[in-house]
Order: sequence, then C-alpha cells, then structure tokens
Amino acid sequence: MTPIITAFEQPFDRGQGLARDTRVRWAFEEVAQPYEVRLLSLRAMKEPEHLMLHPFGQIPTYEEGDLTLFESGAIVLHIAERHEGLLPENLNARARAIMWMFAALNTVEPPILELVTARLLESDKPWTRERLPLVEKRIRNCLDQLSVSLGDAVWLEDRFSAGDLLMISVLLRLKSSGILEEYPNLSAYVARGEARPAYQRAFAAQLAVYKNRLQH
Ligand code: GTB
Repeated sequence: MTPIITAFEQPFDRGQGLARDTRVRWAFEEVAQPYEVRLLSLRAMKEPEHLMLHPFGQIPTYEEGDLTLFESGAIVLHIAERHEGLLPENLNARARAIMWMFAALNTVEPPILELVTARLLESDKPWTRERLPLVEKRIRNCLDQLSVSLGDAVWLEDRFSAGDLLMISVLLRLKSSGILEEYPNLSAYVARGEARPAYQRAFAAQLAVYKNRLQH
C-alpha cells in the first residue's frame, strides 16, 4: 500500500523546502519508497477531517492502511524502521542514530525555530530588536558544540542515517541567516546532505507544488 502524506497546498516559503513535509519526502526517497501527497489549504488543516489525523491541525501526516501518524520525527523514524538504509543494524549504532534524531528535534531545532518566529512573525514587535541577539546566541551556543561533535567527519556517525537527515533538515532553516556560514564544517555537512540524490528528488517534488500553484 502506498503511504500518503499531507503537505501545504500553498507553500509559504516559495518552494525553499522549509516546511516539514520535505524531511518526510527525503526519507521516502532515501529508502526508495513511493508515496503520495494530499495537499491541504490552511483552512482544511483545521477542519474535523484533518483534525482526526492530526490533533494540532498541522502537516505532515502519514497514512498507510490502518496506521496514521503525525509529527515529522515520528514519521521519519517509522520509515527508517520499516526500510533498510536509514538506521544501522547494530543495536548500539542504531541507538546512537536515534539519539541524533532527538538531538536534531529537541535540542537544535527549538532555538532555530525561535529565530524563524522572531523574524517572520514578531518583526514588528518593539522588543524583537533586543531579543534577536539573545536568540542568535542560543543558536551559536548549540552550533559551537555540534560543530565540535562533527569535527572533520562526513556524517554524525560512521554512515549517513536518519539522524543526519533530521539534523540537516533542521540546519537548512539557518541558510538565510548567515549563521551557518560561521561554521565551515557544518556548512559543508549541510551541503553534502543537499547534494544527495534523494534530497534533490524530495526538494524538486515540493518545489513542483509551488510552481504548479503559480501556474493556476
Ligand atoms: N512538530 C511538528 C512536526 O515536526 O511535524 C510541527 C509541524 C508543523 O509545525 N507544521 C507546520 C504547520 O502545519 C508546517 S511546517 N503549520 C500550520 C499550523 O500550525 O497551522 C512549519 C513551517 C511552515 C512554514 C515554513 N516556511 O514557510 O518557511 C516553514 C516551516
């Protein structure tokens, strides 16, 4: 049965791949699992039909037969557990890959989201000018440590895993901030992720949604 995911009908980021369906598309592409996408308007995301799938009325969701999931991290983990290629066989190595998935979503993404929120949604607030340097400092504190952990390695562990997929997805949000460029090894790490054919296919698929939208 082909899994179905949901994504924005009208991508707000003009196809930059920043919405969280991109990481799920990327996971599908890495394991060569075909998938379908149901596009939703912001209004449809808050309708009872979608709230049955996602209690918070967001994207992405995942449906396959009897199984419905929400939360991009849980979806990527599910894909990685069901297919070869995104989690190592060795149990300790597998635990470490999952640890990096949590690190991406629990430790690295929150300060980055604060910056995105401050810039996109709170830029007109009088306190934003004062707050931004604090938010940026929290990101740098986190990236300082991540940069040391990665060092000269190609991936966070011996080989590419779902941990890298999520970490790179999260770091991609910093691209327009200039902060990532302060860390040459992290910039190169993100570029390696973006260069993967599976990421390229995922990016192209979400970009096609935006381009289609422009034409209609
Ligand atoms: N923790 C959840 C997960 O990881 O799945 C968070 C899901 C989430 O925030 N989904 C967002 C959503 O549905 C889309 S990705 N928002 C609508 C709502 O809450 O009403 C977040 C997002 C949106 C837009 C951009 N962008 O335009 O750059 C980037 C990311």
